[in-house]
Amino acid sequence: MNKKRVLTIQDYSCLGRCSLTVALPTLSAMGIEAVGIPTAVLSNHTHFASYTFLDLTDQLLPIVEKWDKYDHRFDFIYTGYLTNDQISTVEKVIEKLKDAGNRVFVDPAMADNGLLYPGFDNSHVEAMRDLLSYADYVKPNLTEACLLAGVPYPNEGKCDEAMYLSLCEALTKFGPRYVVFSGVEIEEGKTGVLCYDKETKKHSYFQKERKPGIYHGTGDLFASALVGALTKGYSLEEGTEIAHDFVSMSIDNTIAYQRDGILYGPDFEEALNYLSSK
Ligand code: PXL
Repeated sequence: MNKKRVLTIQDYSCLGRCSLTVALPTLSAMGIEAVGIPTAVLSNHTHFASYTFLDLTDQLLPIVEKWDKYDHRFDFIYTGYLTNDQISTVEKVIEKLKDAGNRVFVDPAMADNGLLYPGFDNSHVEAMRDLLSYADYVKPNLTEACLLAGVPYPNEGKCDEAMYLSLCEALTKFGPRYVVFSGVEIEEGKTGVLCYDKETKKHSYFQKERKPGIYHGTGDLFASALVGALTKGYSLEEGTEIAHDFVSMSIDNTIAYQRDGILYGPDFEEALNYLSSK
């Protein structure tokens, strides 16, 4: 049996769980060998009042070139938060490592609640659109999907199933076969996941009770668990349900610990047991 391996390419933010500090433990808990390439080192993520940022773009290609003589087979290549001048280099990394046996998962990780993340502008959206041409899967939230599709963000983020589906179709035109929306709120008080497959034109959707509060980094947590589940052979529908439940348990813990879910991210550690059992 082949050991499953995932390569994830995103920043290392020391404080405020997100990106690599979420992806690596999540994938490891699922029994997957997780290889991370840090694109930058930050003191903390960019929703804190200020942060340091050491750009590692010039290291990305030299890192993978060193692997030429070694095992550099990955079941999934998974990208998260990137700055726009990093995206073309990440595309070169994907070109180098992409083969018939692996799949590429892109989490745009660039915007939420109708707004681009601090420091990003429209050139970032264009670069991310280009990265989609390398993707098999894209996992946007509503804001990211609207920006990528070039349509206005709906009033108060209210969006019905038909609009979600038209966004899915628009995004698949840029490349990916599958679109996965997390945090979909079609019914009041509920939150769920909507998936779309360009080849079969089929979609699936589920919703569960919405937990109170705002949590930063849940997108990263969801994406990491979903990549893990897909790597282990779960279907997209099963994988999204596992990832959703994992995030939901992490939010329960954040509420129980009375932590600041915006700055420090969801308390996912105890919920890793659930993932390990999958
Ligand atoms: O996934 C969110 C994220 C990841 N990494 C950094 C961020 C953010 C969100 O703001 O600032 C550095």
